[in-house]
Amino acid sequence: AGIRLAIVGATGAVGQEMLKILEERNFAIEELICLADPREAGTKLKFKGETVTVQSAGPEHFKKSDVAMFAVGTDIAKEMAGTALKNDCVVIDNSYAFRLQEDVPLVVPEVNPEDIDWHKGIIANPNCSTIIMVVAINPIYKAAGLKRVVVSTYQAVSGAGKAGLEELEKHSRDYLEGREVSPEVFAYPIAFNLIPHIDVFVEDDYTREEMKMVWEARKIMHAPHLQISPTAVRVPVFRSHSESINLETEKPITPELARQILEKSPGVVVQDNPAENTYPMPLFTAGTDEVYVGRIRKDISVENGLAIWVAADQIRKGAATNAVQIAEILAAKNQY
Ligand code: 2RA
Repeated sequence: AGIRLAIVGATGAVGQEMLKILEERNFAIEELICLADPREAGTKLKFKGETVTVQSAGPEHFKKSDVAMFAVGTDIAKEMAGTALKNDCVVIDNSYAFRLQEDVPLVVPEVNPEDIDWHKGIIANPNCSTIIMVVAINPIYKAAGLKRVVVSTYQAVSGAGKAGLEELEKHSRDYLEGREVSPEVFAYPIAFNLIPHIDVFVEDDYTREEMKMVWEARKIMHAPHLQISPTAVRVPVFRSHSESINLETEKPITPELARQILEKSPGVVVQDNPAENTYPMPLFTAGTDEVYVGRIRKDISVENGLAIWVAADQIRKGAATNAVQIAEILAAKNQY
């Protein structure tokens, strides 16, 4: 038993992680089809001890699949989703292509799993920095309401894929060995630097990465008027995004109560004990599937204020694991 599953973009950072997580979680698969662009066709991948040969994605593959997990860019996702739908294959898309479309649920299983019920063939996986934020703030929103959110992100270079990882390593060596550092993936040298610019600049001089957090969180949390002001920063960290989040709640909530609520929240691990220097750090959240929350304290600058620090593996929970959790719900409820 199991479903016939296609992974489009199987050779990319997120696609590879999807395979790894499907295997770890023993996802029931009747047939696995790994697809990528023609240049990658023929690549051999390992899955549950078997070798799977990557094929160049075509309509015939979607005809043979119940669900396709897309780990590709927005343009390719737009191109391929139509073919998949025509062949009755449900799409879980990790790109930005369909996230804000009315008839496409945007889902974080710990927050709004019920939205999967009304999918019309496509389910969108949110942006990694959005997933990490909403898993942490939704429990507070449910308990005390939210008037305002101010969030600064500290985003790992692997958010820009393998090339981002390679650039951090190269820039670090070049810098330490006194060589000229020439940026290709990022706008400036990333070693020993912080770049407050991810994606492109849009209205009000915010970046699209920042506005994704606003638009997507409102849809996922069913909070269309939630006021959020993000600052998205690229930092010289290989893996895991971190976020400093200030919350102004509607009702008073103490840090102690917030901590208790978060400790009982799905997908959250509280690491919060200043007396023992205990708090989340990207070096230690890499490779895990939870969202780690610490530094839970009053925001002393405002009434009903709370400040928290969050970190999570943005390739796993921020993308691949979230998508696999959606596939698990689809399979369990036969909604494909
Ligand atoms: C980044 N969130 O970190 C974006 C895309 N993964 O670059």
